Amino acid sequence: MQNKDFVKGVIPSSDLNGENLKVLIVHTRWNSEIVNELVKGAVETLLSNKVKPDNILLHSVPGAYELPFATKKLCKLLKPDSAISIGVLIKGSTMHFEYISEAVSHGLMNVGLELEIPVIFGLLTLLNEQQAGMTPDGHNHGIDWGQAAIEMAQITASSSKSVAK
Ligand code: RBF
Repeated sequence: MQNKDFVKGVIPSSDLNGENLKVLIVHTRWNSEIVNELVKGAVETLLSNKVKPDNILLHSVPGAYELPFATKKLCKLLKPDSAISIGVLIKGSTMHFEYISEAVSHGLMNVGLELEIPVIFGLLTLLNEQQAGMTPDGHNHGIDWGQAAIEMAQITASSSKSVAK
């Protein structure tokens, strides 16, 4: 029986090949127990799709609010083929959840559009910890984000090739 309190993953593209790709992962240290599992899921997925270990660039920031700035700076500096920004916001009794989730969603979208580097939205916005799905019958969303990072980098690479033709 699957835990119905979390969102299931996407269907991956059938021709993922990360052989020549460089992927940046920026993750928070807030909610690190869940975040570390998500990062692990993403990294394992990148490796199993042939991304070389040296081409997976890992950086951490304090919390989710810092993700857009750090993702932008590091994208400009390291020029990855795609980036995954990973964090977990858990709703508390203040308005922080609403402000931070809104700011980070828009911030990350802007980074990708401005720099034309695909930025994968790896922010879980949870009403409680259980929704992270980190149970034996749960789903690690980091796997989806790893797959999305490769697929989006491949789209970028193939579209730039066809423009160059
Ligand atoms: N950062 C997260 O990544 N996840 C959270 O759930 C989270 N909750 C916060 C709740 C409060 C009340 C505050 C003050 C900060 C929270 N942050 C959280 C940290 C935030 O993203 C950021 O790192 C700090 O506000 C410093 O800019």
